[in-house]
Amino acid sequence: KTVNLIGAPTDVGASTRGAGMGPDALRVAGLVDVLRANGLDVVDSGNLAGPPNPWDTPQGGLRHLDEVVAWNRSVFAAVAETLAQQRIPLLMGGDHCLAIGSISAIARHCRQHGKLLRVIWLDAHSDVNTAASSPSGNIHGMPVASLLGLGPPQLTGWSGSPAALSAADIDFIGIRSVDAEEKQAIRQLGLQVFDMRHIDEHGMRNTMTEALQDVDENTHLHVSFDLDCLDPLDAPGVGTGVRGGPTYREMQLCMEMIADTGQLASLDVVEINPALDVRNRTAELAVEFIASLFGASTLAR
Ligand code: DIR
Ligand code: MN
Ligand code: MN
Ligand code: MN
Repeated sequence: KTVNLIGAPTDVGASTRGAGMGPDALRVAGLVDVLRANGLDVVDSGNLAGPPNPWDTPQGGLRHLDEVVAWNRSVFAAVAETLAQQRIPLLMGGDHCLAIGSISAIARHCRQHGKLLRVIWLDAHSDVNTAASSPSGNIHGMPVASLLGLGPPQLTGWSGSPAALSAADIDFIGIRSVDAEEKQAIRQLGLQVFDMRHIDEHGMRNTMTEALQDVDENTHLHVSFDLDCLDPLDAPGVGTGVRGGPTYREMQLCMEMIADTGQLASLDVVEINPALDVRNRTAELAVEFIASLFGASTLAR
């Protein structure tokens, strides 16, 4: 298997600057070598280009919509090309708005190839805001809504159908910060949110068993990994940290159980903010978890 690293160095979807340095932080943390050590071929395609961050206020409830569209177009094209080459796209963000382009390309690919797409969303936040509900106007809080067809017209329909995903295609892990109107949306849409209380009560093992229960040989499993899913004590280099995340061991088990399905086919790694980090700790932690996602194990192999 060949993994294609795609860097998207932007923070246009966020309100804290710095996530644009995420791709190089992952490279410096040794991502390429770690993937190779786990038996994968790796191509680093370098960084995509896109508009600078204009640092504007939101217009109509959306901050930097044009720039977010431009970056996502590039991401969409790069991910689509990678999948056409039968490689595994690993999108290095950048902020989480980039999941719109990434997952739209994956959804189109799955539709064309008769694969069933399942998304595991690892995050402290549910990212299901719209322009109307968002308290911030930051589009990194809106990718799930956009992928469900509830975003602005400029950011929806890219997969070739009005919604790239339906609610049943996505499972959320580690959630502990949901805005008031997002709570309603989660209930109305029937989204499967395994929040921190669920993990506290049932443990990561049962949680992931449930989240992965209908993954089979025909599944394209995508992981969208927002590093703020982790506790900020472990991962300080994020713009919107929320305390009370899964422990290091819980997150390792989560990654290992995803790896065990054998169906991981694409990955977003987003929201690493080196400007807020401590000696690149967050990117190094991300690399450890990515290794587990791709099958690293203490005793096997
Ligand atoms: C908040 C924060 N729910 C918002 N979202 C973040 O602005 O929509 N997502 N940080 O990752
Ligand atoms: Mn988040
Ligand atoms: Mn489910
Ligand atoms: Mn997120």
